Amino acid sequence: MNANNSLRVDGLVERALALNFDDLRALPEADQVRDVRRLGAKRGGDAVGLATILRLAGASSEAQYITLHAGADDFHASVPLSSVSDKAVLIYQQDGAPLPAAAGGPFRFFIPDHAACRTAEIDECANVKFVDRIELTRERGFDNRPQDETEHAKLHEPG
Ligand SMILES: Nc1nc2c(c(=O)[nH]1)N[C@H]1C(S)=C(S)[C@@H](COP(=O)(O)O)O[C@H]1N2
Ligand SMILES: [Mo]
Repeated sequence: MNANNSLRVDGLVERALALNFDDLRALPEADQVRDVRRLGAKRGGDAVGLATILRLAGASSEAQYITLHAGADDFHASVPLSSVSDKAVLIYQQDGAPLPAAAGGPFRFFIPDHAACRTAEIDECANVKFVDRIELTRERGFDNRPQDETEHAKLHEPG
């Protein structure tokens, strides 16, 4: 996580962005997704649509992949942009305050109709917590989601 808790958006965009809690909170109601439990999230909170972020950054039509980077625990997932661009959201607040780390904050990527872990490209594992950078690329980006069940189970061990 970077020091000022901002989310960088870069790669194939017209404008690289550094968004913080206040920036997201100030977006118009039309860009807000209130109560992500309605989308199937386990915990409550508010989000902005990924489509909004792509619009703000001026995503290039050449971008084919979106990579969610979490520097905090070095976890990364890269998925085809077209499969998430109109439905994924970025959760950023809970009860009017920044999303706590316990819920994957300050920024958590969430795909509403994700598949079960490791059953598809767009699976629950791609709901990256502690996202500090969203990168758009032509080719698939870095992805270190667990490859097998042993590796996957380790991620779910407490501590
Ligand atoms: N930064 C980060 N994000 C992550 C993970 C992780 O280890 N680090 N685990 C992933 C996996 S494998 C799953 S199944 C979900 C679990 O989300 P939950 O902790 O909200 O249940 O988060 C995903 N996002
Ligand atoms: Mo997972």
